[in-house]
Amino acid sequence: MPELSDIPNEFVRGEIEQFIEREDERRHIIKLYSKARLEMVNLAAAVIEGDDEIVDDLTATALKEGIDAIEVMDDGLIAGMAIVGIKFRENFIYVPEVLCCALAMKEGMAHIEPILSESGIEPVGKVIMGTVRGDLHDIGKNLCIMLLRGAGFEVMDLGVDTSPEQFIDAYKSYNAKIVGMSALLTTTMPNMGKTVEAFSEAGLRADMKFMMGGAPVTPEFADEMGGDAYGDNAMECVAVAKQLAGVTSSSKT
Ligand code: B12
Repeated sequence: MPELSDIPNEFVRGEIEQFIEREDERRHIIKLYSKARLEMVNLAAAVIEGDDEIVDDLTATALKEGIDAIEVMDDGLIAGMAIVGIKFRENFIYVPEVLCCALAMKEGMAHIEPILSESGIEPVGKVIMGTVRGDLHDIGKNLCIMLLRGAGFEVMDLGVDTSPEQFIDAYKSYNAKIVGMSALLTTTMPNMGKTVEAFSEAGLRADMKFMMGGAPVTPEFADEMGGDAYGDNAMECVAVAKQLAGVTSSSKT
């Protein structure tokens, strides 16, 4: 089993020692970081510190050196955010600090987006994506959108705090058969169900599919909300969208 001492960055080791108190989370985080290469651990450290300039620099350097964009995203940017999330939950840090970390992560994602989005293939389908009403979290949704575009989907991004009416208007104007909803708050998760209901009431439900995701959302909850599919992460979002669009698995991811 990997040990804390296997992580090649003193700052990150200190963060884990000081802030990750739950044994299961500590084991998970140590496993995640000990398999990552030094450049990625340093990148994660910059996300944790909320240093957008260093994140910008380290992401650009890593990509230039040929490290895969997905690896930079998973082992650097998302790994950093995992520690930030736990510190936030346990009240070690507050909204202003988390915002700095989120902005730093966005700096990194700005380099990754064009790589993941360039596919040069015919669109395989159209998707509408939005974070549900009352919810301002968009990092996960944006990652899903990047990978969807990279896989050849055309995506209309409705942004955050999207009302059922906005989803419906977009559906009518964009002619997409798949609508993806993201929710990060237990208080906003039920708005997924309200959006599905609004589509049913407008007589639009029969000819389209809903996919749902976001950290607190489970497959059971998505089902309860009337969703057609659930995805746990951005890669699954693509797999699910392909399934809903009837794209065969041999197609490009
Ligand atoms: C960053 C963050 C913020 C930032 C958001 C910045 C931004 N632009 O997004 C800011 C500071 C603004 C913020 C604000 C708040 N936050 Co906040 N935030 C977070 C944090 C730390 C990380 C979320 C994140 O980006 N994760 C990284 C991404 C990559 O993961 P993800 O979103 O889960 O997405 C992945 C999958 O879920 C999936 N996915 C996502 N969407 C979809 C959609 C589909 C269709 C599919 C298939 C898949 C899919 O794919 C993604 C990529 O792999 C989380 C903690 C956490 N660990 O989740 C808290 C957290 C979500 N926040 C929380 C809270 C309480 C708040 C506030 C209420 C705080 C406050 N007191 O004001 C406000 C609410 C504002 C609002 N109205 O929305 C709580 C929610 C608790 C709860 N039970 O509801 C959390 C869990 C922290 C905690 N543990 O207490 N937050």
